[in-house]
Amino acid sequence: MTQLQDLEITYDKPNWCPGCGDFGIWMALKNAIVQTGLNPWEVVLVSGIGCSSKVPYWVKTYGFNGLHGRPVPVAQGLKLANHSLNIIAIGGDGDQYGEGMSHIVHAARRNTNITLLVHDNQLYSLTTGQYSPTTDMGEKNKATPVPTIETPLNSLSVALSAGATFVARGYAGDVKNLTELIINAVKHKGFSIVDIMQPCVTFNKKNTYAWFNERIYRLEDEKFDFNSKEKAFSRIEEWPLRKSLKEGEKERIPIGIFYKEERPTWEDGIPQIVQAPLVKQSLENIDINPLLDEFK
Ligand SMILES: Cc1ncc(C[n+]2csc(CCOP(=O)(O)OP(=O)(O)O)c2C)c(N)n1
Ligand code: SF4
Repeated sequence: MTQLQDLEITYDKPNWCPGCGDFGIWMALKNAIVQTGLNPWEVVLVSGIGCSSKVPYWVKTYGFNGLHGRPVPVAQGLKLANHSLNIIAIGGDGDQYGEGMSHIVHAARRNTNITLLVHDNQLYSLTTGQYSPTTDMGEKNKATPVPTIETPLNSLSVALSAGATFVARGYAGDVKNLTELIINAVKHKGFSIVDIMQPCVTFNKKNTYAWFNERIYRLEDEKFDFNSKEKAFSRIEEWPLRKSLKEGEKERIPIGIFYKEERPTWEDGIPQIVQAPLVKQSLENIDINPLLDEFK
């Protein structure tokens, strides 16, 4: 049985800024691996580039730190090569909702059996805080001195429209709830996405823990029915905000599972891997000559 210490690496420590929301997500992820009963060698963490994408350095499972925006295609390739592994893709909102958004759409429609965790700090933080697809309208900072005029992207709405079969939001400041969400996402058979509100204490001076604590509510406290796509869309539309608030009004930010559905996965439809993962199949007795003959 895996214990938390089995996932600790001994030669390095996370270098995130003290108080960064990435610590809460890192903790929840490790808790979830332990509580799901997975062995470290049954898990692969695949990330892009960014503060968030350093997670695989500091969890002792298999890991792959790739290119900005590209964890999802790498995760899909890994799943194809060895679908007995649990593949968790990790990236920031810039990585996933900026450069990588189209990959989410296609993984969602295919229903590839992978989990995607997005550390959504509403900025490109590693590169000092440029605005990202989820930055609140009107925000400015040192790297973005002019207030952004762009409407934030509702990425969960896009993922749901594209066919994602598990859609959820968590909060780095609520590790217990986030652990539960990650467990559910990993156990789900199909494409699961968890958008995680992650305070960046260094560059995001607006969306702080205190700010989120005043606005976040849990869907499960309202006994929300996550089997209805219509209800899911309506709750997902509550945040990010795309309208002006009336005086004294505050945003309401739902966390929890918005939608869950069982549907055959991409891997289920690939006859070559039904019997056994590709990596476990013998290379003997494979004759590629008939294939090459086609090009003569
Ligand atoms: C293809 C490519 N484009 C841009 C960059 C530069 N870059 C590296 S990290 C980063 C920002 C990361 O922001 P985000 O993905 O939101 O993660 P965070 O640092 O906020 O966790 C950028 C723009 C890069 N490394 N590769
Ligand atoms: S810059 Fe922001 S996201 Fe990056 S480690 Fe520091 S607090 Fe975390």
